[in-house]
Amino acid sequence: MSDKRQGTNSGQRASRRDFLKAGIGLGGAVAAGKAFAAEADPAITEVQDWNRYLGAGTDATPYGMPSEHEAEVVRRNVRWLTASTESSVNFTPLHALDGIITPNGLCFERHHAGVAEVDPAQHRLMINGLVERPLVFTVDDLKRFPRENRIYFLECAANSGMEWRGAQLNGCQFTHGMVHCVQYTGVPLKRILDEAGLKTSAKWIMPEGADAAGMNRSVPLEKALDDCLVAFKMNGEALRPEQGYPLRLVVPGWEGNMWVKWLRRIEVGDMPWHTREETSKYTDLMDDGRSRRFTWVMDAKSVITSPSPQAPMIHKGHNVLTGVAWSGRGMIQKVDITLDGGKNWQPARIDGLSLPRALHRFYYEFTWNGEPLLMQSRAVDSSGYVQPTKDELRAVRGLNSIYHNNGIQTWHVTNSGEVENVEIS
Ligand SMILES: Nc1nc2c(c(=O)[nH]1)N[C@H]1C(S)=C(S)[C@@H](COP(=O)(O)O)O[C@H]1N2
Ligand SMILES: [Mo]
Repeated sequence: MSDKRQGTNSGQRASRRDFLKAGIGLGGAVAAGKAFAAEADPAITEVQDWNRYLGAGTDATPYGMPSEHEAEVVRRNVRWLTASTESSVNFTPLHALDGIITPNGLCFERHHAGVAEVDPAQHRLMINGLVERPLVFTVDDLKRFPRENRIYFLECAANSGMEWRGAQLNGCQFTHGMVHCVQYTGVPLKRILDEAGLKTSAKWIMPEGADAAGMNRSVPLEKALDDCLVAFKMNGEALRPEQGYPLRLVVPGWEGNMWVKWLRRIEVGDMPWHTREETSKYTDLMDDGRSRRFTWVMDAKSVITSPSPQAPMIHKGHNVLTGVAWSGRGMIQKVDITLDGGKNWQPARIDGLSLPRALHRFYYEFTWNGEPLLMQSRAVDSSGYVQPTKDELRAVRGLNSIYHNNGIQTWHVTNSGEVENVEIS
């Protein structure tokens, strides 16, 4: 395993080596300021092999794969983070992506007991507890309900959790890559609960997974009846096994842990169950020894994905800065950018769809003369909430936290174009 997979500073050196190998030539010499393109480029006068010979036929790739030149764009682990890969996480390669949709094969994975291998023909979803009629559905039964398509981000509450005590991981894949955004196809949970008939005492639901962790969480009924889905497709095709095939709960804008995968049962009750995942985990220990609990909503957050440590600056002159922003409370109203550590802020351009509880894509075009930069993005959501600095967060939450770190990220660009994770105060 190359040290690149570790996502640490040594990992960053490895990736720089790869850039040199690939002939991009970073080593201190950033390409000087041609406008956008060279006028006389020999690559256009030389006829290449692919311009001369037949390509592969239509039977070569029954399921299409990315170009071999994109082989570096993969999910990556941080080996030292967890004791085993079954109870672990890998990270979305945000630095290499664009738009707001995460391709299925690049969605980060977080499992407590590995990827359950579920046979959809044997799988069932049971609704029990405080209902008039306990019901058991096959996957095909669920596909007979009216279905909806909705685009949502999913962020693990532990995203950026390693950064609470200071800058640590060198790459937005590792600092911010526990987020993905796909289009789900599924049945509103309300339809399914209505079919079972809620008793008047019903106040909470407890979704439960069919994996070895049997993961479960308490979700207030108000949310369940509002916008939750029981999804069976992502980006048009069946859920991937890693994302909960054949059924997953979608809990828009709320922490990823509640989006139970391999969904097998929903119990309806009148009180929360106080499961492991909402007592010893996914709670925030404050400085005074008390814990914040049921911190469900993911607050507004943003990150510059390129330039970033894994996507260094390679040109002087015209440059495109891009990133993503999201909020569990609704839409992103605006994103501001600073290149000088917060002295001056300019609005970024949000391009593409602007949907509630989905990723938003922003761009900021600028000219770089080779001076060092301190780049930050700051998101404001449709509720008026402004993304805080990391120090502002620490002032209210202390230093014991892991979860819900939505502080502003700083990237330091050196005069050779390398980018590093830093903090400024
Ligand atoms: N059944 C089950 N559901 C689960 C988990 C799990 O381990 N088992 N992990 C949860 C956590 S902590 C997160 S952040 C999300 C991750 O979803 P993903 O793997 O699609 O990224 O799934 C949640 N649902
Ligand atoms: Mo999570």
